[in-house]
Amino acid sequence: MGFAGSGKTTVFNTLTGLNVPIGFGGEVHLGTVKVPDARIDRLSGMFKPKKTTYAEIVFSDIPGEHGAEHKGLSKKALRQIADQDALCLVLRAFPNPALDAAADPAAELDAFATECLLADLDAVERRLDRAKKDKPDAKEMEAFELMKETLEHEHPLRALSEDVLHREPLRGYGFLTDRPLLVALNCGEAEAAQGLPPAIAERLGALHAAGLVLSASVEAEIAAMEPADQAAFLQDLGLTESALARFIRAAYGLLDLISFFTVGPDEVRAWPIRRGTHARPAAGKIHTDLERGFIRAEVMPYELFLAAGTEQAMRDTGRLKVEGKDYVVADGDILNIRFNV
Ligand SMILES: Nc1nc2c(ncn2[C@@H]2O[C@H](COP(=O)(O)OP(=O)(O)OP(=O)(O)O)[C@@H](O)[C@H]2O)c(=O)[nH]1
Ligand SMILES: [Mg+2]
Repeated sequence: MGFAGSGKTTVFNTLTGLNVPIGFGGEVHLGTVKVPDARIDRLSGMFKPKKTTYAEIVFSDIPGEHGAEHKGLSKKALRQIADQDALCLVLRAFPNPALDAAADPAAELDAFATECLLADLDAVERRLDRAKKDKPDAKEMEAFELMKETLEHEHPLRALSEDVLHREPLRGYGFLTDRPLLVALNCGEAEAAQGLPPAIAERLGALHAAGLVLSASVEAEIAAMEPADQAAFLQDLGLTESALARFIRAAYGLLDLISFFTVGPDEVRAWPIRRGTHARPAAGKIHTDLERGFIRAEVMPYELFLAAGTEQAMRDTGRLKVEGKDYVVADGDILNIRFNV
C-alpha cells in the first residue's frame, strides 16, 4: 500500500507479471509471486522432476486515497491492510507529473506511521472503555494497558517483543503497527542504485521496519527484457540484482518464513513454514495424513546433500538424520516423512 500515485501498481505488476491498468485508484488486486530460490533450481536440475514448485507469496495492490483534502489512507484501505500478514509501503521519491506536490517520502512515511498508530490507539482505547462495563480478563487488560502506553509514546506495537506482549489472545484485532513492515522507496532511474537516505533509514529504525530502494519504472523495463540483456542493463545502472528479487526475499524474510524441500522424480518443491515449526506440523503442510500418521522425518540438509550428491551417499556416510515429531525444521532441510494412517 501507500499514498496515491506512489507507484504501487507499477511495483505490483512487475512483481506478479500481471497487467493491472496504471493510473489512479481502482480496486484491490491480488497476484501470486513465486519466490526465487537457487536451491530449488539446483535440486530440479539434479532430479529432473515432472514438476518444479516454488514457494509463493500473494501480494495485494491496495489503491491510495485520491481526495483533495485527505492526504492519508482511506478507512477502507486501513481495513484492507489489517487482513494482511505483512505490510509493504511504497513511498514516492520520484517526481510524478500527475501530482501537484513534490516528492517527500519522509513526510509520507511519517503520515503513514501516524495513521496506523492512531488507528491502533483508537482500537485499544475502545477495548479499554468496554472493559469498564464487562468483566475483563486481568491478563488481557494488562496487555491493553501496555499497548496503550506504547502507542502513546509513538512506538509501534511491533517494537514489543513476544516476551513482553503475548500475542496469541490478541490475534483477532489485526493491529496495524504490529504487522511486519517493509518500506520500498520508489526512486527515479538515476537514484536506483543508491542506498536509503539517512532520514528514511533513521525512521525505519524507530519503526522496526525493513527497507529497500527500487525504481519501479526501471524494474518494469528490466522485466520486459530478454534475460540475456537484463544483466548488462543492471550493470549499467550499477546494480547486481533486480530489486524484485531483493523485494521478494525481503517480504519472505519479513514473514519469518523459511523453506524446507521435498524431492523426487515427480516433483521438487519448496514448502514455506514459519521459523521454529516442528517436523510434525511441517509434514502437515504437505498433507494432513502425514501429520496424523507421522512416524519420523528423514532429514538431509541442503548443503550436505549437495556435497554428497545422492540420498544413498547420505545414508552410507551417516549424514541422513532421522528425527522425531519435535525436531525443529531448519531452512533448506530436504524432508522425507515416514507415516502410517
Ligand atoms: N518516473 C517514474 N514514474 C513512475 C515510477 N513508478 C510509477 N511511476 C508513474 O507514476 C504514476 C502512478 O503509478 P501507479 O503505479 O499507478 O501508482 P499507484 O501507487 O498504484 O497509484 P494509486 O493506485 O492510484 O494509488 C504512473 O504514471 C507511473 O507510470 C517510477 O519509479 N519512476
Ligand atoms: Mg494503483
